[in-house]
Amino acid sequence: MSTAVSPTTTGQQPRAAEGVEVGKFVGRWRIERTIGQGTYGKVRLAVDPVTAEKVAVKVIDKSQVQSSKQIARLQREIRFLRLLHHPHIVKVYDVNETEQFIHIIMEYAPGGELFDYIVAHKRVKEREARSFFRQVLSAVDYCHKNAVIHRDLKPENLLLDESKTIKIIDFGFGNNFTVEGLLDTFCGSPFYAAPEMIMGKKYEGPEVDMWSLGVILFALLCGHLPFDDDNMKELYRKIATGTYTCPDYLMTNARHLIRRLIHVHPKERATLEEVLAHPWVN
Ligand code: 6Z5
Repeated sequence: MSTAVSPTTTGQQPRAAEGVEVGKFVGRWRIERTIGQGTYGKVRLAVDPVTAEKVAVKVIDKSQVQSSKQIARLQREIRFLRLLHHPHIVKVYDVNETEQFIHIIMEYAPGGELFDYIVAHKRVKEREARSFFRQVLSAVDYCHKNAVIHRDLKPENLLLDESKTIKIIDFGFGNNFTVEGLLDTFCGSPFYAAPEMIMGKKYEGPEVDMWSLGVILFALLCGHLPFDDDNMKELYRKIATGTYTCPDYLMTNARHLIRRLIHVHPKERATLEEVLAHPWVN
């Protein structure tokens, strides 16, 4: 098992289109179809032919990872993910390095993105939204207690397993994945980002995750985003001033919790302790 991430010295070589061919093995895992495309390469479904167990393999083409900054980020991601053990954080099973590729063998979440689940159901009923939200809260609480801030919480980074259990991915790395064949319209978007983040303030603490939690809760219950505008300048103005409208059907409790989370001043924004004790959550 190797965790070393080093740039390849053969960066000019042409690459295989799929990275790894279907049917090839990475350890005991047989590589199957591509499930997504990330910044550094593809995510492939893989199965153990003996047990029929499925995993997701993040294939990183080392020739695509050149700068020391990117290498540092990758090393950080692998280190963090191996450190964190939580039922609602996607697991890393193994890391395997060849001359050309790094294969990160990870837990496979067959239910796909929570974002697509919300869209398919128009919006999520209060009971289910509460269940999803509590799962996210417990994972974020665990991370914050381990001094890890996610920084990019959004329903595209929340996956569902076969029993609709939440699995959070991408802690602090901002990998923007797209499902094969689908355009990721939210790629690199500020929709979930706290005002202090989009304004490039120096200090970004756990408060940035609290803001995103508010946006996620709003999206779950309303089926649309609190901040949206075709005009980027307008969008930024709305975020910076915390200007959004709650639909009439939103219950007073939920409205209050969202207001405490989508609060412009980070110091006055609800903390995890406050949210965990909030009547809507309980
Ligand atoms: C899944 C199933 C549709 C989308 C994702 C990962 C290894 C790939 C994608 C990702 C995305 C992972 C585990 N399970 N995708 C994974 N399942 C899935 C149907 N991805 C890991 C954590 O990197 C990628 C696609 C959104 C987020 C993450 O569309």
